Amino acid sequence: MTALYEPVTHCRICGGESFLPVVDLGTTPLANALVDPERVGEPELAFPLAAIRCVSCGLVQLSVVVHPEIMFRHYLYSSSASQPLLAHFDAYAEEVTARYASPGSLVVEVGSNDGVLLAPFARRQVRVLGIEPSTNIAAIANRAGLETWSEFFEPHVARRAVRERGEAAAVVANNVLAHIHDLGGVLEALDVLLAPAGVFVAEVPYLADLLAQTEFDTIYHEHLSYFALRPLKRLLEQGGLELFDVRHLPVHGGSIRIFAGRPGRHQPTPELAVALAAEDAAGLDRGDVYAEFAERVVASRDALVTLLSELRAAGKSVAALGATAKGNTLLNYCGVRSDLIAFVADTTALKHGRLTPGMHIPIRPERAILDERPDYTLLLAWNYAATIIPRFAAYIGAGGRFIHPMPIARIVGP
Ligand code: JHZ
Ligand code: ZN
Repeated sequence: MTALYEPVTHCRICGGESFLPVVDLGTTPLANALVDPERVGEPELAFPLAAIRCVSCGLVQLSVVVHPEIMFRHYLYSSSASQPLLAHFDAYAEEVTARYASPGSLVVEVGSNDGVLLAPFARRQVRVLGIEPSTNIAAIANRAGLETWSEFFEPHVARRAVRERGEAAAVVANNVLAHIHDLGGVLEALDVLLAPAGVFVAEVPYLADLLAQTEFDTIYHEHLSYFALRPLKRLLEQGGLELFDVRHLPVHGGSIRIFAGRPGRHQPTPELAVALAAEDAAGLDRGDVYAEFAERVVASRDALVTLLSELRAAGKSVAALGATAKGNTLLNYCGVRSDLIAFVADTTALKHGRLTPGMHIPIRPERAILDERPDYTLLLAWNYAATIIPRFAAYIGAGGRFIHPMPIARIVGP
């Protein structure tokens, strides 16, 4: 790919060429392209942001693919900045180690970020290798002693891993399949890397939750695909893997963790059959389900803009919490600028001092909420509401209130 972006003409799973519209969120900057205040006058890259649905396999996907080098070589999202993920990944490593690995066996992680999951595997005496294209984030993991190659996950990288480290008992991939255009290449690399009884474990945000909860803000350029089980199953089968288990998890607004292996190696579980039946019943192949979703997206935007405008008119101060990727879809699609939100607080040091893309709201350390005590705080990291709100009991006790934007903006009481 030489251009900055390309339109999607063929479905990345089935090759189909006919698509139905899902939702159009306009033209927005890249969700993690935070702006250096000194460069604020310079033009920002912006790309069309719309989701479409493949008529033949049902995969919901973006209508364009932005060049991955632009989005992922330098990255500002660091998984370890979100405290609740530490427990999530510790339990994850425990389960995968107990079921599929043993001390000394190799676990490879695709899109390993700063090593947040490699670390709990390493603590269990499993040999680990991270594959993470972002050079600055891979460096954090390497500094912590978690070997990480700054590469995209491609067959030649898998071959090198087998040569140097041997075959993998498990390959794990969290919130990364949605980011990869060449899924055939991923399956090819898995075939090279997995031991005969090896398992592929992946977590992806679940399309059924996105639709049911109107989580339109999780649509941004990094997320090329919005997976349901049926298209995923088909993709895995095309690549010589069999889906044999699935778990539905609340993380990131609703995700599925899928387990796949070489055909016949692992007994398909009853949970998989139940989940497939539930998905079939959810009507993900029905046009009216998507049309109603698109209507709720507009209503959600209008409700947020109305609420923030009313608060401004009433002289209230408003900040936000979580300089999230999804927050940038929300802010840009709704046109929420610094006249409505004074600042965004976030725990990630790499994000501090920068401005949100497009809307140019300053990002500050998380304690700014306690120091400034805005009357209202919009939860852009609403997926962590259950842990954030209790942590801010003192803020709420002093009269501060949170606004939860999903599925429709509402003030959360104490
Ligand atoms: P969070 C990320 O999206 C990145 P984002 C990525 N694109 C992806 O695929 C999805 O996850 C699934 C901060 N924070 O996890 C830390 C607080 O300030 O919702 C993070 O910057 N206080 C790969 O960016 C952000 O909020 C807190 O208490 O939409 C959370 O980002 C907590 C818990 C987090 O994902
Ligand atoms: Zn398709």
